[in-house]
Parts: sequence; C-alpha cells; structure tokens
Amino acid sequence: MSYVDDVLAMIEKRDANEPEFLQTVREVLNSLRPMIEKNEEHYRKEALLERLTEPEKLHEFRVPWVDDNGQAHVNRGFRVQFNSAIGPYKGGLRFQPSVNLSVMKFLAFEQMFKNSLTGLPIGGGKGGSDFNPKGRSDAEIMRFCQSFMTELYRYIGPDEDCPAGDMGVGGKEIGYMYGQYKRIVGEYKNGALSGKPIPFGGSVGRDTATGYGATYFVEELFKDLGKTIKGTTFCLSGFGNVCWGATKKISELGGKVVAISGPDGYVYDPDGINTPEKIDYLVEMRNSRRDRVQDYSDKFTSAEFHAGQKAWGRVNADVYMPCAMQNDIRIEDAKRIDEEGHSKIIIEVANMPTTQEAVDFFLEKGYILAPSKAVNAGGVACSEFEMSQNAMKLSWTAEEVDEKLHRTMANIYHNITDAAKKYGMEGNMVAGANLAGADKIIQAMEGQGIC
Ligand code: 2IT
Repeated sequence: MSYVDDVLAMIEKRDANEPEFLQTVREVLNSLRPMIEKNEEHYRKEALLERLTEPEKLHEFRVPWVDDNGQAHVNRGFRVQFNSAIGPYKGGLRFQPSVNLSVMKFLAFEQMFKNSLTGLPIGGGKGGSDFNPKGRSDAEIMRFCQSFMTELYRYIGPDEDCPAGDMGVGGKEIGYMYGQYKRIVGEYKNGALSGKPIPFGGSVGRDTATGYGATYFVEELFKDLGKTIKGTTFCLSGFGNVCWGATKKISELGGKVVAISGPDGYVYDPDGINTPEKIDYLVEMRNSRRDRVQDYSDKFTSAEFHAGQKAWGRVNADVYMPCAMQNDIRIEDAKRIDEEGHSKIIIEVANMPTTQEAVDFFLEKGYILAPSKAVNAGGVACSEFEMSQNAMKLSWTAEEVDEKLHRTMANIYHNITDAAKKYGMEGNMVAGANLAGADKIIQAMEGQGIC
C-alpha cells in the first residue's frame, strides 16, 4: 500500500468516531498524492503525514455559567492547536450546539491549510463550545464569554494563539472575552484576539472581510471565465456575517443575490437582496439571536419563504454559494442542482459545505468548484492584518485594508490554479488549494526537524 493509504488506514482506525475530521483528512490526503508520491520514502521516514494530521495540542475544559433565572449550566469548551509550523495558532471560536471534538479538529485542520494559503505567517487552530446562543440575553452571553475565557486565557496570546470569531461569535462576544482576558493577564495585549470592535484595536474591514474576500475571489475567477459579477444572479445559504458581507459586495458590483437560508428553511427574493434596508436587515436578524430566516419574508413582501427546504436546485441562479456550515450540499442536493440545470458554478464559502460525494459528483460533471479554504480565507487574512496593526500599535485605513485583501484573494486564486497545473490537475481548484496550502507547511515542518 502507498504511504497515503497507510496513514489513512491508521487514522480511520484511531479516529473512527470523528466523522467530520475523517472527512477532511481523506479529502486533503487524497489530493496530496501527486506531491507525496514524488518523494514517498522520504516522507514516510519522517512520519510527515502522521505529524501533519495530529494536533500539536488539544485543550478541552468545563464552562460553567448561570442564566438570568439563576439556573446553572455547564458547556464544553475547546481549543485545538493544530499546527504552528508557519506562525502562531490562528482560527475562530464557534459557539453552536453541534460543536464537538470532531468538528473542532476538522475546522482546525482546514484552518491550517487556509492560513498557509493566505501567504501570511499564521498557523492553524480552532476553538469553541457547544453553547447555544439562540434566545440568550446579552447578560447571559457576557457571563458565558467570561467563564469561557477564564479557562482559555492560559493557552492564548499575540505570539502563541490568536482566536477570532466564527458562527455564534461576533464583535460583541470577542469584546466580552477580551475584557476578561485583560483582567486576568493584567496587560493590554489586544493582539491575543482578533475581530475586536474598532475602538479597542479592531481592524476596519474585518467584519466584511470574509464576504468581500469571497466576492473578490469570484471576480478573479470570472476574469478567466470571461464573466462579470454585474448581471449575475447568486443563490446563497445562511444569513450570518459571511452571507451578509458577500451579499453587500455582490450587490455593490451589480450582481443579484436572490436566496438566503436559515435552520427553518430558505427565502427566495426574485427582486434581489440589494437595498441597504434589506442588507442591513440581515444584521438585525443575526443580532436578534432568533436564528430564523422567515423574519426576512415577514418583513419584505417581495420574498417567499419555503419552510424546511434547501434552495439547492430549487432556485434559479447562475452561481451557488453555500455560506452556512459544513455538509450543507449533499449528494441529493448536487443531483437536484444538476437535474434542474441552473448553475455550473459552485463557490464554497462556509467551511467544508459540500460532502465528499457531492464534490466528486460536481468534479466528474465538469462543474467549476471553488473550495472554501481558498474562497473564505479573506476573513482570517484580515485577522492577521489586525494582529499586525496591534503589534505596531497603529491602524490602517479602510482603503489600505481593502487593497491588501484584494491582493491576497487574487494571489490565492492564482496560487491554487498554478499548483493544480504543476501537479497535473489543471482546473481542479480543490486539489490545487490543498497542494498549495500543504506545500508551505511541509517545507516549514521539514526545516524545523522532527517536532
Ligand atoms: O473559518 C475562519 O477562517 C474563521 N472563523 C476566521 C478565523 C480568524 O482567525 O479570523
């Protein structure tokens, strides 16, 4: 058996109860074959893939907190510090009931390749909790964040590990966590967290960076396809921060977002989500913590709500952009998209939003599929810009940040398409992203000896 097969067999046995982690490891290792096979014995001797797939450190802790009625609760907190070969651990915190060790390890593993793709000096990490913010008051959120940080503080720092937001964690939560961190460590080290509000060290443009970055990636891809965002229709999923940023930039560039979704179903707005009132309402929906997309169609009569359904293959659009969470597009959704014949372009924005079966289906059918670890890297890139500004104790203008973000996304697009070409996988951006991301990490790991 090949080295990749041996390592996959070992991990499938050892981490058999971690389905999301296994899914991403299988995808990545399979696409690294052309690189590994060139020098297989060397990598085997160095246990390179065993080291690449094992987190450097893994922290799990109890998070006790008290709700507004005086009832105590206990949640599980995590921080996975996957790889620090190219920089301090970096990655978001997710507060969502589906969080568990497997989900944390999958997100941290993806993050390490994504961070490498940005070209910036950041390693990979991820954290969070199975805490559900839905329906919680501000006071409850604050107490939870303070309790979470009371454990997390020992593992983070500007040169050690810098968490940011993810699902369920925005500027408000990061602010509460930073306040608690500062009290415990007794120093103003605001580079220990990114995604902060602007008055205490946040970067302008961090809130829109993931969605804008994804749109800039599409712009770059469209140059090669001879298309423009202007006049193109987009079907998105989710209604959170990433979906909001993408919708804002797409509509600014003359494109039209016609669908978004939530846990309750999807909303179709044939007029487009393209006025400031509609776009701002997404923020209001998120801040309400109702976790309900039907609120949009209740407010805007141009929209129809479809309860309990996904928009995939049901909404006519030129581009499909999943912006919600993992495994959103499954094989049955992929087949429906194909049968309806709407769109041949899938732009992943959420982390791992397409199942492996659906990815294989799209690639076989000749779809253009852009992988999330490239497309959504603008968020973490801007987080690194925030770390840089904090370290220098100064702040950049919106124009400087946007220019850097633009350049980063264009570079990522060209690096992944070049890597695919270099290893004989031309046109396969999924493989290209894994190969380009891994290349730098592997070089860094090799340069630092067996560690
Ligand atoms: O998935 C992601 O890239 C994030 N949640 C953002 C990570 C970061 O450190 O900004």
